[in-house]
Amino acid sequence: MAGEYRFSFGPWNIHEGADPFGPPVRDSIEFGKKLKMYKKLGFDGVQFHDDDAVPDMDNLGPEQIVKKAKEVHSMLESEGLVAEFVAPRLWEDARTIDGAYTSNDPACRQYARDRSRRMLDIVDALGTKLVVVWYAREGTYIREAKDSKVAVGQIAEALNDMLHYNTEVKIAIEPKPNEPMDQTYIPTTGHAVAIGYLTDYPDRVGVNIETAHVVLAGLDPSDEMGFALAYNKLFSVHLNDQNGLKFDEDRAFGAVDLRRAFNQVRILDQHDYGKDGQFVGLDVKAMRTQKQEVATKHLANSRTIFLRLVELVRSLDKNKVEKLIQQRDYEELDMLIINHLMGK
Ligand code: 3MF
Ligand code: MG
Repeated sequence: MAGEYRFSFGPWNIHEGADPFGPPVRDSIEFGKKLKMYKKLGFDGVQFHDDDAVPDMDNLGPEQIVKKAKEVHSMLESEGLVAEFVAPRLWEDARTIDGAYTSNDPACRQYARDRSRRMLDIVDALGTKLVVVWYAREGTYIREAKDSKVAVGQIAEALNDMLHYNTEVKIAIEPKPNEPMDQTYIPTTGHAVAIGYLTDYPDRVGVNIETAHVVLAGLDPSDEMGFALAYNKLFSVHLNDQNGLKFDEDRAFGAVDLRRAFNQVRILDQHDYGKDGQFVGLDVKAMRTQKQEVATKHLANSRTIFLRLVELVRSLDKNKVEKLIQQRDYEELDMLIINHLMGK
């Protein structure tokens, strides 16, 4: 419903704290226990990778995969939760070392297509109609390794394959400009929206905009959201925060730049984001320093910050804003916003 928000996160957002330079610092929590935390933290939706739902799926047959996914669906129902989306995890298997859909090895590309079909079976079994695709390794470390025109064609073909295989789903592309690659083929919202038009079903291809990814591309998250909204293609969001051009930090929403967070909430709230059932999705990580017992605060805090910002968006004096825009007094408008964020 317009003006009311439902929140989601993925089980990977409660994690052990390993990073490229050090091992886990917290114990693993089993999936069933994580599910029990959702409602307590104020969340109704679960985001999935295909193998979050069906671990070890590459070693199972299609029927076994569906059976396992249906068991997970029952677990969700008994917790009063729903699946928001399923994303194919196409970056850990040895066959995805050189990318998945854009691998230079045809056998590896075929693996990616087959895995995506199994993922679509899981989508059905979990009772959702949304797929998210993050193109983790669809890019290069060096430009000479692949042909970008060919690669974009391969990505479009793979989208088509999914859209034809399961005609009920919509696909939200999650653009990210780098990491793990030096450069990816779908780095921004514009690229994601555009590639939809290379498929047979452009209306069914949209975006999942992640704050940190947009910042890494040197762009503004609220403007990217506005762009997607103008095309009616904002199928989901991955809210978090990011302190400049570093590794993908996945900080709590609003924790780095409150005003940037305010503007994301503002564009969403002003255009009734969520009225067609879209979730406010988070993709946040607890800091590595966080101890076991308090390693879900980043989730509850992000949700609280979002809801407080909704209040601030709605209590902003719109007449004053309008007047200052008419007067072209943007210095005063700047001050009005700062004062509002500081509670003055
Ligand atoms: C990477 C991401 C991913 C995607 C997830 C769902 C692990 O930077 O943001 O999170 O969001 O794979 O597509
Ligand atoms: Mg994400």
